[in-house]
Amino acid sequence: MYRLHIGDKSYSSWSLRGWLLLEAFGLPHEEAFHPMYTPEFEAFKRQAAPALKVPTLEIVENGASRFVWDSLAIAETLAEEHPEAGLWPEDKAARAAARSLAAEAHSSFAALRNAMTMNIRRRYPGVGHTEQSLADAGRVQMLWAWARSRFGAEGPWLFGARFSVADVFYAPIVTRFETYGVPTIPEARVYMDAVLAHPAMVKWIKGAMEETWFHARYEPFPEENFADWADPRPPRNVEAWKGDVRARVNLACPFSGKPVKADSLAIADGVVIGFCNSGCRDKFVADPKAWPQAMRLLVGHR
Ligand SMILES: N[C@@H](CCC(=O)N[C@@H](CS)C(=O)NCC(=O)O)C(=O)O
Repeated sequence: MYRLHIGDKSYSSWSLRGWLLLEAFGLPHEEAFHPMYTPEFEAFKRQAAPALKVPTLEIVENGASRFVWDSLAIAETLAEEHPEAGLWPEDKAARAAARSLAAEAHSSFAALRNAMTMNIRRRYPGVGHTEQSLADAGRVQMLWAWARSRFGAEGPWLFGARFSVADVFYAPIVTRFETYGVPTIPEARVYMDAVLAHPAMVKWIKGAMEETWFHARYEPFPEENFADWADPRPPRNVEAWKGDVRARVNLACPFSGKPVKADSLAIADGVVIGFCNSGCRDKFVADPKAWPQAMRLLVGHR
């Protein structure tokens, strides 16, 4: 039995990687959630010692637990245990390239990581765009385009028809590009949309949207919206909207958790909210106060 120890879904990019390594490959698991920087997180560290960080995979067998920490070690352990799950591409050349891409995501892009910390619930276009972070973002997009052009012809993923560990390692970078409005080449945008619509990503994003607490250290602006979060004030102007889907503040429909459709957008006090169909959108437009899940998306954007 697998129990995956993770941190906050909004902020913990390494946890997202660990979780996708199980969820996206159909490997059943339990989730053990430890909010970061709390006594509960300290208790997790004592339990999983010498592991210090999330994700940590606990493998429970014959009543005993063993712990595997660090996302790359988790990837290799699961790939070895479940060859049938296809974590790495089958083709040798593709596999070598996929390993290189995943390892580079694991070891590099510090400027991007530091300037644009993962924050799934927010949109801060333009924030964190330093020379070094944009150079990292450029390298990432070059790697995606290279892998897709060389190995990706048969499907939407970096290595074609099957989602692989390489996609897992770039998934949190995709959410950062969304949050911070990083300029993208068209190939990268298409790839990002595929990642954001992957059912496992939709599920994680929904979990992040439902979190109701904030860690100031991951929020680049003082959080005057904390109170708003619990009880956002109703918007004054709401209507259906026909603009560019990329203006939306959310990736998943606040009602269903399904991906947002380009023709199902609403604008509320200037904030574009997406829904999975026009029925969901119209419910919100008719009476925003009645839909707190959708109202929460306004927080921090007005
Ligand atoms: N190299 C590790 C990085 C893990 C990591 O930095 N996890 C962060 C959360 S995203 C953490 O546990 N932070 C808590 C702490 O440092 O106390 C991996 O690949 O899993």
